[in-house]
Amino acid sequence: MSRRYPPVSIIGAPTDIGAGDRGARLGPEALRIAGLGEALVARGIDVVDRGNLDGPRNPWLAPVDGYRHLAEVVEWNRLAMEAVGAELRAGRMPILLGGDHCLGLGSITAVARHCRDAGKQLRVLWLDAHADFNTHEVTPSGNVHGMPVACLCGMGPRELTHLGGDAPAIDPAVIRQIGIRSVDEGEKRLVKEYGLDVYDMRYIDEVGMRAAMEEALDGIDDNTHLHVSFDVDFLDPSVAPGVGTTVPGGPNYREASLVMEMIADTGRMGSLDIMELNPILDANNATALVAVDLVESLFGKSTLMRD
Ligand code: 6HN
Ligand code: MN
Ligand code: MN
Ligand code: MN
Repeated sequence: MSRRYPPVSIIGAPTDIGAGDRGARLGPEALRIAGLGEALVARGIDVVDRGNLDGPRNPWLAPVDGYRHLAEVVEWNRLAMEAVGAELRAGRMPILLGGDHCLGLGSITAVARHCRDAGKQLRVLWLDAHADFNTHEVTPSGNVHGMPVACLCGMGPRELTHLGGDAPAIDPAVIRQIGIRSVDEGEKRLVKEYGLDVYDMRYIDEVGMRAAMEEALDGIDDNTHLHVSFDVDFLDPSVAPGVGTTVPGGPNYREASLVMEMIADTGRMGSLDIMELNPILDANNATALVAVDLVESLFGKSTLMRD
C-alpha cells in the first residue's frame, strides 16, 4: 500500500428527515452490509464503527413555512455535528453514513470549526446531481436535503445557519460542486449570486472529468483539509439506482472512479459523508456495493496498477 491514512471512525445517521422519500434511514446498515468497514480494514486502515446516532423519528408531515420537519432536521444535524466534531478532535477521520443529505450541514459545520481551530484551509468537494442551494422561499419541495449548502453559506433558518454558533459556517469560495445536472429555477439565481464554483455535467462533457477535477482540486496544499460530501445520486442512475432523486446523465462508473482516485492522490481527505443511499429503491444492495467500491478508490484503490 502506497499511502497511510489516518484512523477512521464510521458514524451512522439513520434518517430520511430531510428527504422526499422514506428509506435513506436504512442507508447506514446497507453500507455496512455491503462491507464498508471490512473494505477499509483490508486496505490497512484502522477503523472503528461508532454505531448509529439516535435522533427523532420521521413524522412524515407536509412543509410548514417552506420547511418539512425543521425541528427534527435541526436535532439530527446537531447530533451529526457533535459526533463528527468529536472524531476530528480525537485526530480521527469521520465517515458519516446518511441518511439524507441535509446531514451535510451538521457534518461540514463541525469540519469548518475544526479547520478554524487548527488553522487549516478548508476545501469542500460536493459530489451531487443537485446544488442543494435552495431556501424556503424558492424550494419546490420543502425538503431540507435540497438546502444544506445554502445554510452553510448563511442562507436559511437561524437554527440551521447558526448550528455551530457563527454564521456563515463557510465561505462559498471553499466549495467545488461536481456532477451537477439538476438545479431549480430560483436556486439557479442564488447559485450565480453566491458565485458557487460548479462543475456541471455540460462542463464535464466538454472538457472531460480529468480536467474538471484538476481545476476543482487546484490550490490544495499540505495545509488543506479536504471534505468530500458524496451524494450517491451524483452517479448516473444506471450505476446507482438506489437513491430517491435520480437524475439521468451523471458520471458513469469509470468517471466516478477517476474522481475518487484523483481525490485519493491529493492525500488531503480529512472527512467524508456518504449520503442519500436508499435501500428501499435499490436492487440486491447493488448501489451500496458500488458506493463501497468507490470509497475504496477514495482510500487509494486504483483501477490501474498504481497501488
Ligand atoms: N439531494 N432540488 C430538489 C429539491 O427538492 O430541493 C431536489 C433536492 C435533492 C437533494 O439529493 O440531496
Ligand atoms: Mn445532495
Ligand atoms: Mn442529490
Ligand atoms: Mn482556497
